[in-house]
Formats: sequence, C-alpha cells, structure tokens
Amino acid sequence: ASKSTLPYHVRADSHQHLVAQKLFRIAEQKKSNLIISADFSDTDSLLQCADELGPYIAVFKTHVDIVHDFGEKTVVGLKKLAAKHNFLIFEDRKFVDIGSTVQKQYHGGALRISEWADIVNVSPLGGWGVVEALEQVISNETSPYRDERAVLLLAEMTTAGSLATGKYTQKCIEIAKQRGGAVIGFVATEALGTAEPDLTTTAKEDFLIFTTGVNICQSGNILGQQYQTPEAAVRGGSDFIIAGRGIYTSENRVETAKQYQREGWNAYEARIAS
Ligand code: S5P
Repeated sequence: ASKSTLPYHVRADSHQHLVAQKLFRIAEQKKSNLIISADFSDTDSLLQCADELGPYIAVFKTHVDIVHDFGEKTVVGLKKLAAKHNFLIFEDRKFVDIGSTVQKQYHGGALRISEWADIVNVSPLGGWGVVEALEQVISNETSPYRDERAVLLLAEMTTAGSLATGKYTQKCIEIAKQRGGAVIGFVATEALGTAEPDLTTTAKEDFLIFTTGVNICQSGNILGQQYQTPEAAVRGGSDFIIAGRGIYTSENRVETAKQYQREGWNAYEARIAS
C-alpha cells in the first residue's frame, strides 16, 4: 500500500478541504500527529484532559455519548479549549444507519454534534447514502459551519475478527472518491493505497489516514482490541495516530503524551525523508 511521503505543509497547501488544511498546519506547528482518544464519562474529566494534553495533540477525539452529564458546559468547554490549545475536535460517533436518521443524529438532537465537532466518522455499511446525508447537512447554504466540517470513513477496525476488510474497505475507498468533498480520509490501520505520489500535479485525492489501536506498552486486551506502536503505525502509512488508554491511564499522562507525540513525529520525519 502506498503511503504519502510528502510533508504535511505541502499537503496543506494543495488540499482542497479547509479542515484537512487546518489539521496539517496544526500538526506542523505543534510537531504533533497525535490524537488523544478521551473516553471519559464525565464533563470535568473530559475537559481537564483536553486542557492538560491540549499542547501536545493535533486532535481531541471524543465519544460524547458516554459522558453522563453532557450538555452546554461540555460543548462550551471543548470549544474554548480547542481555541486555547489549537486542536481540532473529532467526535468518534461512527454513524451507521439510513441517511435520514444519521442527519438527525448529526445535526441537532441531544448531542448537537454538527455544532462543535470538526470531524466525524461514518461506516458506509449501508452504502453511499449515509455519506451523502452528512454532506447535505454540511454543505447546506444556511449552515454556519460550511466547509468547516469533515467526514472520515471507517474503512477498517482494529479488533480481532473485524469484518471491515477486503471488499468493504475497497468500497469505502470508492465511495470517498465518488462522493462530494466532505470526506477527507479514513479510519484505518495502515495506508490504503490511495496516497498520491506527487501532489503538485494532482491533489484531488489526498486522503488522510487516522489510526486507532495505538499503544506503546500493550499489544491488545481481552475484548479483542489489537495495538501497534506509534512508530509502526506511522511507518505503515498512518498520518494521525490515535491513542487512548495507553496515555490516559498511565501514571503521568502529560509525560506519556509527550512520548507518543515524539515517537509519532520522529516516525513521520523518517517517512518523509525516505
Ligand atoms: O477500529 C477501531 C476504530 C476506532 S474509532 N478501533 C478503535 O479502537 N477505535 C476507537 O479508538 C475506540 O472507540 C476507542 O475510542 C479508541 C481506542 O482506545 P484505546 O484506549 O484502546 O487506545
């Protein structure tokens, strides 16, 4: 699978999507391709993590449906910290339903995801309609967030026995290429063969690879989660590495985050030099 060996700033300059441009620039400025997966069940813990680790990350990934006291304070707090520390917010909602339902889950509802999440992900298990549905909401002329919202397709999963392989993964790539411009990349364990060797001639399809299942110390857990190291992930084509428990359950999460940041960044520098 080919992976991009181009520096983030080059990809920022040639990318057609504002969110991808922003993300590449943040990565370059902060020397970080790290995303923290902040799977906390209360607002205070979530915001404290964002404030402590904010300086070392490019993106803060949430599962707000596990936050028992989710509300105005959560939304305002997240937005404020994103501005303070210059990171994007990714709600790992994994939409998987018919388009009409997904529109209601994304926009409004209890979680108001379209209002605060720069990035969301979706599984096109039911086909392209669900991607179209999100794109409709995003590109709606009355939307105050037009161009500022992006979508990732869940192309692979890290868990043992995952069914998100082969044809399903290939279909994700096809859908990303065929649909309008909101899809900026994939959640995948490695490069999916979509990287363009030379963006100076064509920058249409520079899809970003976001990789979960990243952990320096562990290889997996009893519920089937499987891990790779930051270095292995980036070497394999990951553009942004996502780590949760490997960081937030460690004794000193700030030092651990810095370690993941360093390892991810060094691997990126090695890749673009190769
Ligand atoms: O295939 C996947 C896709 C995702 S988005 N495997 C995953 O583990 N995830 C998410 O990444 C998962 O929902 C969790 O929020 C995070 C992994 O957390 P960790 O604590 O195992 O690093």
